[in-house]
Formats: sequence, C-alpha cells, structure tokens
Amino acid sequence: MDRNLALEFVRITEAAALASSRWMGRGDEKAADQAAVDAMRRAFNSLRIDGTVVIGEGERDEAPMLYIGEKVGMAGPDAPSVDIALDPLEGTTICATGGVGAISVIAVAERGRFLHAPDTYMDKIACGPGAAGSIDIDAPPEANIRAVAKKLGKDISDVTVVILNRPRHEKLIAEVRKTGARIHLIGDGDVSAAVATGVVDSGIDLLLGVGGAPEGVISAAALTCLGGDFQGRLKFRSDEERARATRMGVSEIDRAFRMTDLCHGPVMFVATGVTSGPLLKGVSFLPNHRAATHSIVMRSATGTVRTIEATHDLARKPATMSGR
Ligand code: VTB
Repeated sequence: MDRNLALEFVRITEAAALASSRWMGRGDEKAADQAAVDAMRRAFNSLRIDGTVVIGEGERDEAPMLYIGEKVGMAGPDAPSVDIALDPLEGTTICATGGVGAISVIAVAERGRFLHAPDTYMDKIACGPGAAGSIDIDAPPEANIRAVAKKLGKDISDVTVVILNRPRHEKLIAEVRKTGARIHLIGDGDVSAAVATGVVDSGIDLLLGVGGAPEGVISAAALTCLGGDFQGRLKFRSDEERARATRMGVSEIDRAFRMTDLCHGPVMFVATGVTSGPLLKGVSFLPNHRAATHSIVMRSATGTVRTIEATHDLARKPATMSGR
C-alpha cells in the first residue's frame, strides 16, 4: 500500500454520494441504497487494485453486489492486494428523510488486517486523539466521561456525548445525563458520529452505545488514522449470529475488541457526505448541472487528513444526471 490509494478511492465515495443524494428526502431507503451500491460498484471498475470486500453489503446469498468476498478493481501485475470495508450509504433512513449525517464510506487495509465482523450489533466507545488513552469499554459511562473531561482539560458540562436515539439506550442516556455532560442524540449514522469525535471542531467528544458491528470496524479504521481510540464488544441477537461470527473467523467472540483487534494499520479511510452533518457537508446541486461534494481522506501511515471539496459537471458524467 505504498501508493496513496485513498486519493483514488475518494472518486468512488463521491460517485456513490452523488447517486444516493438524488434520493434525499424522497422516502425510499431502498432506492437510495441501491443507487449508492450501483454507483460504487461501477466506480470500482476503473481502479487498479486487487481488492476483496471483507465488510460489505452482506453475505453472497443476500447481496448481489459488494457482498463479502467479492473481488473488486482491475487486478493486474502491479495492482496492490487490499481488503476493503465499505458502506455505500451509511444512514439509508437519514438519506430517505433528508436528515443529518449520511455518508458514503470506504476503509482499505492490507490483506487480513480487518476483523471480519458479522452483521450483528456492537457496543461501542470512541473518542478523538485528545482523549485517547482515557476510555475503557468495560468502565461505566460516568467513569469514561470523567476520564475524557480530565484528559481534554474540560469541565464535564462541556463534554458532548453522541448516542443513537434508541429505546435500548434509555439507561445509558439517563446515566450520561446524571453526569451533567451534554448529549447529541442522533437518529442514525453512528459511523460519521464516531469519526466526528476525532475532528477537533466537530463539537463531539465521545460516542457511546450500541450500533452495527461492521460499521464499528469502519469507524475503528478512521480513528486509527486520526490517532483516536475505538473499542467494541459484539452484541449478539441469536445463537445463529454467534455461530456466524465463529464461521467468519472471529475468535473469542465475547471479548472486548481494542482498536488494533478491529483493524491494524496501515489503513486508509475515505468518506463523502451525502447529507450534511457534523463531519461533512452533504451533496449540493448547483446551477448548470453541477454538483458539489465534500469528502475526508486520511491514512494511518502519515496521519495526513485531507478534506476535498469537488465540483462535478454532471453533464459530462451521464450516469450521475438523474440518479436513476
Ligand atoms: C443503525 C444505524 C447505524 O447501526 O442504528 C444501525 O443508524 C443499527 O441499529 O449507523 P438499529 O437496528 O437500532 O437501527 C448503524 O447502521 C451502524 O452502526
């Protein structure tokens, strides 16, 4: 992975974001997701890599495209072999309702470096570089908030915790409220929320709570690049899910996974905003068939974080004209 592939991958998340953003607010989650998947799959064809999807749209029998194990890219003699964790549209409901923080996202690592997380839940904790070293998934929320506040040199009342707004988090929310910390409740999209903890001016210090496990691995990739921290523990809904985790090669399925268990570097992370959120601006459509995208591109080898604002001439990219 000598090449800064991330700069090439950004074209892929841009394509997926442009396509799915056409469906913003139209109430059709499936169509928004399909548009992102189709555009991402198409865009991979022009990339000189020997890629294998290890976190994708699902297992082969349930996802026709970008399924786990699918080969992507133009393999060739000098094409690097990489594993890919992707989510063409993270936040389908957000996109369908025109809400906050839907993104298109790809993480890339050398072969065998991502945990092959099954499609189950994960209890997560994430923070940025300023608070790294202070969090522990096994500690109660109060202890984590206290430790983060101390590390950041903030009062607890100045710490903002992001949590998915779900009935399963009722107790967690009550515990966080008791500490006096601020809470940002989100309807969906905990990848962009986790990554936002690593971006100084995002206004978010800590992510707590249970979301999707595959997306936990993607979040860990971003925080590896940013120098933050991410820890997770799988939360199974059934014995079948536990069996699947073992089948996918996860050992000690009940233990707490540290960031380096979920993904170990060198790793790259790329995301493009679909709808605006604390991390990225969403796609905006401009006069004369133009559209603007906002992306973040980073890699762990150098720690460089780039934001890329692009203007696209949709008339010269026919596939992006209608999104259908
Ligand atoms: C969603 C979504 C997240 O996990 O919450 C999902 O918003 C799982 O939770 O971004 P529910 O089944 O309660 O919706 C994510 O997709 C990823 O972690």
